[in-house]
Amino acid sequence: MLPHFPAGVSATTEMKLATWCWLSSAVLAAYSFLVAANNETEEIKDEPDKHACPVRLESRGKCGEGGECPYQVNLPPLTIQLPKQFGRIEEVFKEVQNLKEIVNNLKKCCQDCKLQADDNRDQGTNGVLVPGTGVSGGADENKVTELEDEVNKLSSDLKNAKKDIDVLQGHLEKLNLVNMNNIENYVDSKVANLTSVVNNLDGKCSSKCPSQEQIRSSPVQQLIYKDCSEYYKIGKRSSETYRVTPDPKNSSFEVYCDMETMGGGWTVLQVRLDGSINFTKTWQDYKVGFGNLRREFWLGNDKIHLLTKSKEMILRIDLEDFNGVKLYALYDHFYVANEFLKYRLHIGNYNGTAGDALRFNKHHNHDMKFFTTPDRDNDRYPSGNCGLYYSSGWWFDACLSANLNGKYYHQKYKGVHNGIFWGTWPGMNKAQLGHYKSSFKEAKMMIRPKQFKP
Ligand SMILES: *[C@@H]1O[C@H](CO)[C@@H](O)[C@H](O)[C@H]1NC(C)=O
Ligand SMILES: *[C@@H]1O[C@H](CO)[C@@H](O)[C@H](O)[C@H]1NC(C)=O
Ligand SMILES: *[C@@H]1O[C@H](CO)[C@@H](O)[C@H](O)[C@H]1NC(C)=O
Ligand SMILES: *[C@@H]1O[C@H](CO)[C@@H](O)[C@H](O)[C@H]1NC(C)=O
Ligand SMILES: *[C@@H]1O[C@H](CO)[C@@H](O)[C@H](O)[C@H]1NC(C)=O
Ligand SMILES: [Ca+2]
Repeated sequence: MLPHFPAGVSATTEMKLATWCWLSSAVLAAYSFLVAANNETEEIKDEPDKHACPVRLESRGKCGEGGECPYQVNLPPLTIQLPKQFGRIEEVFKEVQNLKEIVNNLKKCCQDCKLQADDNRDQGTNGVLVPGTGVSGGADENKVTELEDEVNKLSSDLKNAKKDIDVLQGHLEKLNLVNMNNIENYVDSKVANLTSVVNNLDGKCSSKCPSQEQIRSSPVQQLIYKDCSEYYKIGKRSSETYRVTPDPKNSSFEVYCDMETMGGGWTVLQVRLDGSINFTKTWQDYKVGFGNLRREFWLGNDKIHLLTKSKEMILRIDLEDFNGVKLYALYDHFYVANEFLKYRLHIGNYNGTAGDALRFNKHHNHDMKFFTTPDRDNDRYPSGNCGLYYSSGWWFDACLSANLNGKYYHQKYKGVHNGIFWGTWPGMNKAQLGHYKSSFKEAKMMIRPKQFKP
């Protein structure tokens, strides 16, 4: 029934590990490169020839019979701008090295002095002339105290130097900690940027480059697509399932793309259309998603989080009742926080025809509410679990003015108001007169980048 999800889970873990290893080594590589080239400018640049095709796929050698051709991918040169503080690490590091050298010299000097002083004292008591010095007995006494003074001075210098080193070492450690975090984030964002640059260049290549045939026949077209709008941009026009990677560091997964509604490019988060899937599910189910992407499903809160994190998204909700009335609601911002923040909902301004049921009034407002499921009560209703009562996982307040994950009723129903619900639907009150609650034939939630222009 749901072939996508169990397969996706183990793939996710492997992916995470692999990505992490790769990332760590990238950061390390960036770091060691800097250490090696510390007196270069901070920016490492290598401008490509503006007219050359930036992405090139070359066949190397002959193709084996039936086997795959080995291809070589030339990516555009990398430009990494490192944070200013990085220079500071180097400075401090050098200072510490210098101080260490000074201390070593002082130490050696000190030992020499001591040895010499001891020598002198021994020889002094024996009353023997030291060859080469040409000084005897009484004069030696002066020489010894002189040397002792020097030794004392040197050892106090040594102590001071040691203190300085400790202080500097402390600085260095602090800088290291701060900077390694910064640098990691920094490299992350650069990698993300680079990926999108490569994607764009790929689009250009296929239309302008001389080696067009080669590229067209190549097995690699584009590295990643973050959401359905990016498939739309490269000319995909059929509503289908596609694989997306909203976060290059994280896993990729299948989504259903609506390429028709209002210009297309929509990544679908939820569909209700026949009641074939039971939406009374656990926290874990809502976390990873359930159902069938081509029929009814909940994409999964983790995936929704990643999608809404990667770009600023708008939300569109489409509803149809059993009288064939079709209305929609549009929110000009939509974000779902991560699991640690209980998938808190953030919605922007409303526009549309179905009414703003997500932000109905002061006491019924789903904006900024946590996700609640029958087994996880994060709602604002103190004496019970709204998710349990209304058979749904949703961003419950105390409790609801909208609930698109309620039970699927094939007609009007009586009893607990636990069906698919949109509180601003026209005639909602009339239906309730006979103690009947109206239900919906279809519901759909989908998102698209705010910047997208069909
Ligand atoms: C480091 O800088 C010095 C002085 O600016 C320069 O003479 C030297 O060639 C540089 N070393 C490297 C490896 O670039
Ligand atoms: C990505 O890099 C390009 C070129 O350096 C820059 O113009 C663009 O603003 C960057 N985008 C992001 C999201 O950092
Ligand atoms: C849906 O699942 C819930 C929880 O497992 C169960 O209590 C309920 O009976 C199911 N509903 C239907 C219509 O199968
Ligand atoms: C991938 O995304 C999930 C869901 O937000 C998150 O729990 C996980 O930590 C992410 N993994 C990485 C490597 O960022
Ligand atoms: C909202 O709806 C109004 C009225 O139909 C329309 O003029 C406006 O452009 C819409 N705004 C957005 C952001 O879609
Ligand atoms: Ca509660």
